[in-house]
Amino acid sequence: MVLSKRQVRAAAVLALTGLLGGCSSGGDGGSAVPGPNPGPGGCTVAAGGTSLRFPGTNRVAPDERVKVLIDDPGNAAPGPSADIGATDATIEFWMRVTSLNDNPAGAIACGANNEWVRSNILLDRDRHSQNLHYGAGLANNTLVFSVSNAFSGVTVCRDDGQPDVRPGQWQHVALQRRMSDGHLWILVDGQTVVSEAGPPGDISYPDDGVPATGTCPFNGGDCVYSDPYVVFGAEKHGYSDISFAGWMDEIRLSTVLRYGAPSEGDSYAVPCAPFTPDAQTAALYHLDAGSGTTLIDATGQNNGDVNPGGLADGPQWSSETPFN
Ligand SMILES: [Ca+2]
Ligand SMILES: [Ca+2]
Ligand SMILES: [Ca+2]
Repeated sequence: MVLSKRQVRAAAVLALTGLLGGCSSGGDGGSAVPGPNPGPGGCTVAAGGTSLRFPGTNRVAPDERVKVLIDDPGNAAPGPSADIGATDATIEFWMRVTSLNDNPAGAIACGANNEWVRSNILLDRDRHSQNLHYGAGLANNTLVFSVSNAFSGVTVCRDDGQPDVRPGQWQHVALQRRMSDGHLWILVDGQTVVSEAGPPGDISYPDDGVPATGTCPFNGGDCVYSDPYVVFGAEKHGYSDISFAGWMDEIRLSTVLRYGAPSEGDSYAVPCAPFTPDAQTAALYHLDAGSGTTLIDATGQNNGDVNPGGLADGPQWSSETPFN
């Protein structure tokens, strides 16, 4: 059974309440390069640019989100390249938060569930009350990554419960999924913190998918404006108090396992420069526009929308970047 966010939220009251790594200029990682985390200024490439800062308040969709359309509900044609999940996949980005109080979602019990919907959501490719989804967020400042195929959902996080967040530091995060057997990985700041089984098979957005109706909290209950999207930096449907507060930059979706198939504890080389599109790049957002509301995909295939607004009038463009 796949629980919707509403079902999970109704089931219980929300409990609100230094890693190792190396640095590589190539950006594709894979090799073990132990050493101190580079952190701000640790990268040798001065790239400048901008990032987006998300407020985490998020009460009225589509404000305070970044949205990329991945299916046209009006036809059964395949979605654009950002509609990943039919192959191996890597979703990666840089994030930064200012304190451990910024994202108040409490710890969740990872396992065969969809408990990720209680996290402060960084990535949301959910479908309201329907399966075939994935997403990620922070729960008790620990990264959680969840996938549902047609039959079951799994949420994974590190076993020791230690926080992944290091306040004030830009942090590299990579979420990987192997399509054939569903295996899931979470990599952060040069270390593989999760390598666990997950549900197998194609989890891309169904080409004939029908967005839920009557259940989304805004837009008159119509999920047409939220289901067929991948959303960054916030919960997608408009539920409040479960969105990410902090910066994101350099978001890349890939159709391969960029960092191989590591075991928990294995190190990897943290990318040290902005990525360059290649044949395995499904979408790449440098977030360097610095103004405006167009989310520019460096592959030219999946431009999206930056939707400032809401209580905090976010997200806002920021000169803070991982490569300063
Ligand atoms: Ca469609
Ligand atoms: Ca599709
Ligand atoms: Ca940037």
